[in-house]
Amino acid sequence: MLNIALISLYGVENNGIRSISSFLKQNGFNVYLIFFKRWLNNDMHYPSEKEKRHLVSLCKELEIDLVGISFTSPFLKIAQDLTMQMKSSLDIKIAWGGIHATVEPRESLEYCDFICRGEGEHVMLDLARALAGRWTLEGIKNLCYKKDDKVIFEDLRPLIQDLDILPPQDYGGVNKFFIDKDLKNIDPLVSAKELRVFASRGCPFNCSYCYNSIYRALYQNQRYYRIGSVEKVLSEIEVGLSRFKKIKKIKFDDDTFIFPAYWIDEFCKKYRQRVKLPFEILFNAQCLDKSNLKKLKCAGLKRIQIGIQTGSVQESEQVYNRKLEVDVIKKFAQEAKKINLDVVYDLIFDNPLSTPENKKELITLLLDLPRPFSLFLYSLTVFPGTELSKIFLEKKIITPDDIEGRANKSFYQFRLGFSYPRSEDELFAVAIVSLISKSFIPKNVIRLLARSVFLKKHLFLIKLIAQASNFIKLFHVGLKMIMQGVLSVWKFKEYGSPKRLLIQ
Ligand code: B12
Ligand code: SF4
Repeated sequence: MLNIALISLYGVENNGIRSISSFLKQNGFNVYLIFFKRWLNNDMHYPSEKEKRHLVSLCKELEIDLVGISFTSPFLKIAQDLTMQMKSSLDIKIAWGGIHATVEPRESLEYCDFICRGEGEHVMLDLARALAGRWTLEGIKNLCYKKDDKVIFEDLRPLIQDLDILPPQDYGGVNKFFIDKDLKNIDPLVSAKELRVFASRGCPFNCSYCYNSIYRALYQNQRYYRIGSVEKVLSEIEVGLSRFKKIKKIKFDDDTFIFPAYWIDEFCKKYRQRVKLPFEILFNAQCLDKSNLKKLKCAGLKRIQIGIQTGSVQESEQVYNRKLEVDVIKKFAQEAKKINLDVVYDLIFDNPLSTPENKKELITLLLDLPRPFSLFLYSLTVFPGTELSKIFLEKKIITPDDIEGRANKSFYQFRLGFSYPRSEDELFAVAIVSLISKSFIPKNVIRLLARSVFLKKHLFLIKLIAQASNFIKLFHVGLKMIMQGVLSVWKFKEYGSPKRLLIQ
């Protein structure tokens, strides 16, 4: 019997490998899931020698034959390092999968034996069957490997159109290990207060900085945005809740939760009866349907996260390839307020092409939105293969060494914190924007501060005001989370020490 280990680098949710694991188990294979360290905003560190030794000795002890590693671009060097260590001390085959391996298969094959492009369930099953001696490698779609020093790219298989064929995620049980300083035989989600799930794959939009721009290009002429049945997502949640007893809320991580009316109707009815927990979604304001929003609210929707990214139509359309209609955002904000939803707006900073005028437009837009709301501020990061990376390379704004994989900026600045260095202009805008989400500061005061030449010259002052108000807001958010029973030790750590507090 072939023993398979699927390793997730710095991601304890990793729905991708949990799905592959269930699929392999359903087809009779013996699978272990190893969660190697976890994601902490702006505070990532390379693994220690002890952690690496744990991984190698665990694979040895479990007599693993095939390893599959799942990682995103910032973790490339760690994937390379772990792969080399495992290969030097164990007789195993190693496959890489996920977005980075899909984008950079040739470079990846310098380290591992196989690359799986795109969705991994079927390719991993075929690969396992081949290594178990039942099939040959030739013709396994989505697979790349070297033969006589030549890189073989097998064809891409079509995307899984019927998501319901996939078994529920592999949650809990004895086949999970967590390495973070020490090695534990547990699923790290046992202590989670929040369960992250998906009802769809893909996204109907095509923003330049996002992985969707890559997949869309790979899968032309196919239905890219796919939605599973309500029954499928609910049964997956039920499996999760039966394994993880501390879950207090559900987060739908679907790129955008914009499903057809019949789906929303069925979902709202059944979710309320069967799950009964508050839930959160990511949404696109362009797709606002008031009656759907109300139904979702009645079913338990507590928080809705909306991508605005910028207040400038020009920046949005020309740099991010996103439609931005300021009136649409304002209308959404009014509707959300009417039904008392918690709203979070996503914004992107640190775009080298953003002008002072663009920043003013953002401040004006945010000041027009009804409070209260929260802000998730992200630092623009360039990932390989995206349209944005091509634009920036063409304009010589970056070099290939600045793209994640060769770089790892996400280790230090993913959600914005004040401790990361940025230009004076950018810092001023960040500080002003961060004040706008603090309902206890009157908007007129913020308008005055935004125009102050004195503060622009004495940046430390506005930074201090912004930091202090942010601290108050985070304290308040923390209290609310404690009261709702959703603050775990890990969530607390994710938000960081006082030195690297996230702006909210
Ligand atoms: C939820 C989410 C998170 C969550 C949880 C992350 C996690 N590890 O589970 C949080 C908020 C913590 C997070 C953090 C980060 N994320 Co994130 N995240 C996502 C999101 C929205 C969903 C991931 C997911 O579960 N997808 C659903 C599953 C089914 O798809 P999948 O992961 O792609 O897996 C399939 C295939 O890729 C393949 N596959 C995957 N692994 C393997 C391994 C093997 C061996 C094989 C054969 C196949 C295979 O098979 C899977 C099943 O078909 C994606 C975008 C997206 N929709 O995918 C971004 C995304 C993965 N995140 C991204 C990034 C960059 C990050 C961060 C670095 C933060 C940042 N700066 O943006 C961190 C890093 C976290 C980490 N450890 O990798 C990028 C990755 C881009 C890149 N080139 O690296 C994505 C693609 C979004 C984007 N910006 O375009 N993220
Ligand atoms: S809406 Fe979100 S998930 Fe969809 S393409 Fe844009 S950034 Fe990516």
